[in-house]
Amino acid sequence: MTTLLFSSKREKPELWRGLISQYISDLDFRVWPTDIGPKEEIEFALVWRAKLGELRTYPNLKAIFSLGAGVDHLLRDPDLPKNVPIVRLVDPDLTRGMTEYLTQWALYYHRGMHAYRLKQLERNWEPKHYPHPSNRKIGILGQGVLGKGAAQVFVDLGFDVAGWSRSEKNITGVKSFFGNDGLVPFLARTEILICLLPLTPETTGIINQDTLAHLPNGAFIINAARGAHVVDDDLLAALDSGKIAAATLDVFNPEPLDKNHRYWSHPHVNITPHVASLTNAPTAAGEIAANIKRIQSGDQPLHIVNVKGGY
Ligand code: NDP
Ligand code: OXD
Repeated sequence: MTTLLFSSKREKPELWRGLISQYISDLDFRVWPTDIGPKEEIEFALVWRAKLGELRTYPNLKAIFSLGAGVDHLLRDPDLPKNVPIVRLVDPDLTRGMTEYLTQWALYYHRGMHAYRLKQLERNWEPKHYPHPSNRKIGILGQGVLGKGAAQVFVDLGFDVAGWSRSEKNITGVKSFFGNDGLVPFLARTEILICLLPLTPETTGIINQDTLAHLPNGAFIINAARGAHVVDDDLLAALDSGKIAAATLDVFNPEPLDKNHRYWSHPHVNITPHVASLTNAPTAAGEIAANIKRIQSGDQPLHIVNVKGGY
């Protein structure tokens, strides 16, 4: 028997029960909080924003799987069990969704659509030339699974692409900036800034007055990572002054975004409700089931989180 606890308010347990049991025939699927059964029977947990302190109450857990790529929802738990591997979601379909979202918004800004939208409100017919993609500098904070996936597509579209990460990268067509020393030169060249960092103590508030000041005037920002990467008052001030021409924000701190927040009505802010890339249950279930089988065969699961590093 493979006993798995499912805990998520955003995903439908019945859907996941059906999908995972297609791969694991002896699946015993339990649902938090109504159908947990004896806690000592639970071997695997599949969670999104589990109740704080809950996971440490299962003494025989072999792995905790995140229902999303980000694991900040798990690592915020001060009582997270210490010797149980935390496994993040890596699914080519999640990368595809993120790349779609980022390509669409980057092209929107690159082709001047934000300005045309505002001109339309004034009934103003004013065609403008735009730079060749080779003269448009896109910079991606984070060169992990999602950052690399998007960078590759921007390279294929002919953009001048750079990435910033902790360690140096060698990705064809992508200029690598890394570490604290690499951040300022990376920002100084970036006209469309995309955030795809994990939320950790080092990356919290990374889009702030100081970092924004290093971007070229009139830069665009797309934040598809976590709301707490942005110091909201600093971004609003930069948008008000025109330093930043426009921002697309998919993530907020907290979510949902407060109805009275200034972002909602700001003419240079485009909001989406944390949908940049939604977990696609049919493909993600296959990835998670394969990882469970790996553990059952005595192997390490893929994509274990470095808890100390925070991602
Ligand atoms: P990865 O763990 O694969 O990549 C993280 C990247 O960030 C790595 O390149 C890493 O550098 C870099 N990084 C981490 N800390 C630092 C630091 N202090 N300084 C410089 N670089 C750093 O993550 P994913 O690409 O899979 O996902 C990224 C994030 O996207 C998730 O954590 C999640 O928050 C968000 N997300 C948002 C979604 C949405 O719908 N809005 C959907 C899915 C994910 P290095 O390579 O050197 O280790
Ligand atoms: C994720 C997310 O991390 O949905 O996958 O934000």
